[in-house]
Amino acid sequence: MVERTLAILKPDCVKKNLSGTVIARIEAAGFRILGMKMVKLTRETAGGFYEVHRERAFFKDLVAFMSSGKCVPIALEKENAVADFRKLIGATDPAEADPGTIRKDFASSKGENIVHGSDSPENGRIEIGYFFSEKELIENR
Ligand code: 3AN
Repeated sequence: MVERTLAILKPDCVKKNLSGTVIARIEAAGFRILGMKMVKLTRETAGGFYEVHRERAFFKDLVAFMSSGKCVPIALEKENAVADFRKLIGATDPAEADPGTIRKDFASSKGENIVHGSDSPENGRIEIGYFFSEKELIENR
């Protein structure tokens, strides 16, 4: 089934000048880009995005990191997009990520792990809506 998923190139990705490299991998893996923008999140916006993690010990650090520099949210579409994107990026902890994945190759820690990927088709739609209006999502099939 064709699904949508949200990728976010995190501040470490942008700061390391890896945006183009990571986008090239995403495109090479067959994802279609429906929308893309560069944003600097406030603490409030970052906290809202990661609301489900509010009670976790790492929440404060996560919000500080995600608002520490520019991010690039990217709305993606593809058959089986959610699972295929998580496979492409690898495990949350780069030390546990499979060889050849984006996090294995570029991430430095569980917190600073280069890229976000939605964890279900439902969350993919919700998360895309957090950054994009419907008219900003243009199909390019
Ligand atoms: P994923 O992004 O792989 O789906 P989640 O949803 O478990 O991972 O966590 C959301 C984000 O919170 C991760 N991308 C990571 O940046 C951060 N995070 C998760 N676990 C930790 C941790 N133990 N320490 C620091 N940051 C974490």
